[in-house]
Amino acid sequence: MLSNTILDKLNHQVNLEACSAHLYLQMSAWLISQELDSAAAFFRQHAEEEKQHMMKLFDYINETGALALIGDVATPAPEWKSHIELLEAAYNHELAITKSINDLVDTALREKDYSTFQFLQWYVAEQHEEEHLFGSMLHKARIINTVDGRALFRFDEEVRKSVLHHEHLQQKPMFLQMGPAPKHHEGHDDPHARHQHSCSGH
Ligand code: OFO
Repeated sequence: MLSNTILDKLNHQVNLEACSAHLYLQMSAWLISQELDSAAAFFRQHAEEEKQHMMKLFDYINETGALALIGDVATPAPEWKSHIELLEAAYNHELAITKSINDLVDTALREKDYSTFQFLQWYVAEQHEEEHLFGSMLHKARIINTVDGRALFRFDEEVRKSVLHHEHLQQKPMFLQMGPAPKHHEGHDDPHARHQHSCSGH
C-alpha cells in the first residue's frame, strides 16, 4: 500500500512523463519544419518511449490498489530558435526528470517503501541512459556547428569507417540510424541562439 506522499509523487511523475511525450512530439514537429527529418524521427520515436515510461508508472500505481492520475499536461511552445537550442532544452528537461526520480527514490527509502524503491530502480538506470543520449547529441551538434568542429567530426568519421574494428563503434549512433520522417513545410533555424525550454513544473 502506498502512502499519500508516495502516491502524490508517483502521480506527479506520471504527469511529467506525459509532459515529456508532449514535449518531444512537439520538438519532432518543429524539426520537420526545419527539414531536419532524421532528428525529427528520433524525437518522434522518443515521444513513444516517454508514453511507455508513463504507462509503467500508471500500471504500478493501479496494481497497488491506488488511483493513478494523469492530470493536466503542459503544452510546450515550439519557440526554439535553432536545433541546438532545442537540444539544450531536451537535455535540461532530462536533467529535471532525473532530479524528480531521485526525489522519489529518496522518499521511498525514507518511508521504507522497498517495493516502490525497487520499482524505481528501472527509472534510475533509464535516466542514466537518457542523460548520456541527449548529452551526446547536444555535444555532437555543438561540434558540427563550427568549421573546426566539422573537420574534427569528419576525421573521427573517417577513423570509424577505415580503421576501427570495435563493433559497437562501427555503428552510427542510434539517432543517426533512423530513416527520415515525412516532409511538410520549410522553415529557418538560427544556430547561434541559446534558449532553454521545458515543461512547466520543474
Ligand atoms: Fe526521457 O525519460 Fe522519461 O521522462
